[in-house]
Formats: sequence, structure tokens, C-alpha cells
Amino acid sequence: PIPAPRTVAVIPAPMTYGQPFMGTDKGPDLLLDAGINSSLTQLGWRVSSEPEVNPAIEDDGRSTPLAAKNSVRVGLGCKALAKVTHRAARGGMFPLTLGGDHSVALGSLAGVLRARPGTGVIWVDAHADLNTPWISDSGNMHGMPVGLLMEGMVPEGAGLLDVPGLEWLDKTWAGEEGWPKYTPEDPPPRLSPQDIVYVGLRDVDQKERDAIKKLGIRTFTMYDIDKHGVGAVMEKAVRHLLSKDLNRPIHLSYDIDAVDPAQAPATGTAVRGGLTYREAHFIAESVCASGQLGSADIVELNPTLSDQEGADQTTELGFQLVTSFMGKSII
Ligand code: NNH
Ligand code: MN
Ligand code: MN
Ligand code: MN
Repeated sequence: PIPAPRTVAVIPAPMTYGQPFMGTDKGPDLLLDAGINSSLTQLGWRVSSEPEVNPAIEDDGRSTPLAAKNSVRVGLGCKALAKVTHRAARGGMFPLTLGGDHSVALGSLAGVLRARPGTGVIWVDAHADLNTPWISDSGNMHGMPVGLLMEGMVPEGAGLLDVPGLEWLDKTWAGEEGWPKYTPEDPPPRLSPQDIVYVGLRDVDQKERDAIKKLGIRTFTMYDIDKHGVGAVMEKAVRHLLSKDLNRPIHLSYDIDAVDPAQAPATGTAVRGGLTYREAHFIAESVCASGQLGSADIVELNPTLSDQEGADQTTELGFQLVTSFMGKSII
């Protein structure tokens, strides 16, 4: 681990085109206005406050028959974000992405994986986000960040070059400022099935379930949390990633919809039967306690989808989850 004080790059990524509702773009400002930077400073971090990654990328009019809505806006927005997290991670910083809908993880994780190819991922979510434009039922790209980076998910004979906006993830990409072309030593960022664990799943599409089984991805669903308790689940989840290499960095992607709608009503795809307030925090605390957390996302806060009380409550929860995984301890 990098000696203290470590530096966190706080990156606002107000993306909302990865899902059907406006309002997810409000997330970063809500978390920043709640004082996330000063809380991080109090926790002993040096804070590098990054400029907002512009969500207002023009749609250039290219369309695709594939199921990938707003692929240009999402794809180019994620490319811009990938450059920022890549530079931060290369510089030894902790890239903390404030979403935005979960499509931003395609960018944040691509940048982190390129800088730190051995990274293991903990995906805390009601959903698996393992869709691709070839299998998605909804076409919403917030359901695809894992699928688009996962080896074995793009069908034989197809490629990411076929999706307008995602050319930068294709092996034939020509390179540009901040994101050079790929070489055998510096291949396109990809995840292997054993490099990710899911925690909190309870709403998984049929084709995602087929893929999870076929690829052998490790999952800890709400059933597992009910059966074994969140303590045992997190012990197994962290061990699964670190058994390959005790020193590998961990990326935590935290979708607020993993938490029960009673605690987190202000989100686009709330699903009943989620994490309790303490389970949600325990997950954040135990990833922090692994000592290997090197980057993270907090996503899917949408204040326009509930009343003011629910929006405030969900913002406060997201804020507290960030302080928990960034090192706040109870004593
Ligand atoms: N699986 C669904 C889809 O791909 C829902 C995804 N929604 C999310 N993901 N909120 O976290 O459309
Ligand atoms: Mn703003
Ligand atoms: Mn998600
Ligand atoms: Mn989700």
C-alpha cells in the first residue's frame, strides 16, 4: 500500500444517458455539496478535486441496430472518464468516481484496469450489469459495464467496433491524446470471470444468469446474505479475489440500488428485498479492512425519483457509504 497521506482523485461523472430517466446527473453535486471532500480530508486523505467529466457530449447521429441506447453519449463520456481514472491510477492516486448512472463504471474501470491490470472487482448491486448490446432486453447501457469489459461476452465474429462510441475499447483502436493505441504489452482493458465477485444480486436477467453459469463468475446473492450472514459472505468474497494475489488492488463499484428501497428510495431501478442499512455499511467497511481497496464508484443516486425526504435520505446514505469504504471507523 501507498504510505499515508494517500491522495484520492474525486471525479464527478454526472452521466444520465445509460438509463431512461433524467436526474442521475445530479448525483455528483449532491455528494459534493454534502461535503464529501472535507470528510475525506478528515479521514486523512489528500484530496485532488477533479473537474466534472462532461456528460453533455453531443450525439453525433450514428445509430446501431444493436440494443445500445445513447451509445455515442455513453461511450464517449466513458472514454473521457477512462482517461481521467487512468491518469489518476498511474499517478498512484485512488480514483473515486461519483456517478452518474452505472454506465460510468465502464469508463472508470477501463481506466483503472489499464493502469493496474491485476485489479479485482467487487460489484455491489441488485443487478449483474453483465448485459451487452447483443443480449440486452432493455438496451440501457447502465446494465452493461461488466459485460462490455468481460472476456467471453462479445459474440464470436462481432466486436466493440460495431457499437458507435465504444471503438476505443476495440483492439483495432488507433489511439489519441490520453488513450494511446493498444500493443501486445498494453492490450485493451478486460476482466476475466475470476476477477470479479458480485454482492447483493436479486434481479438478474435470464441471459445474464446463463453467462454467470457458463463463465463461472462468483456470486453472493441476497439469498447467500440471508443464509450465511453478511460477515461470512464478505470474508469469502474478499478471499476469492485475494487468493490469486494477496497484493492485488481491489476496485469497488457500489450501486446504491443494492440497498433496500426503504433506505435508498431515490434510484432508478429499486428492487425490494435489498441490503439493510448495516449490511450496506458492513460491505463498505470490510472492503476497506481488506487493505487493498485502490479505486471505487458510487452510482445511481437519482433525487428526482422520490420525495425530498427520500432524496435526502439516499444522498446521506451514499455519502456515509463512501466515508465507510474510505476509512471511517466507528471507534
Ligand atoms: N438488467 C437490467 C438491464 O440491463 C437492469 C439494469 N439496471 C440497473 N443495473 N440498475 O444496476 O436493463
Ligand atoms: Mn454540476
Ligand atoms: Mn448497477
Ligand atoms: Mn442496480
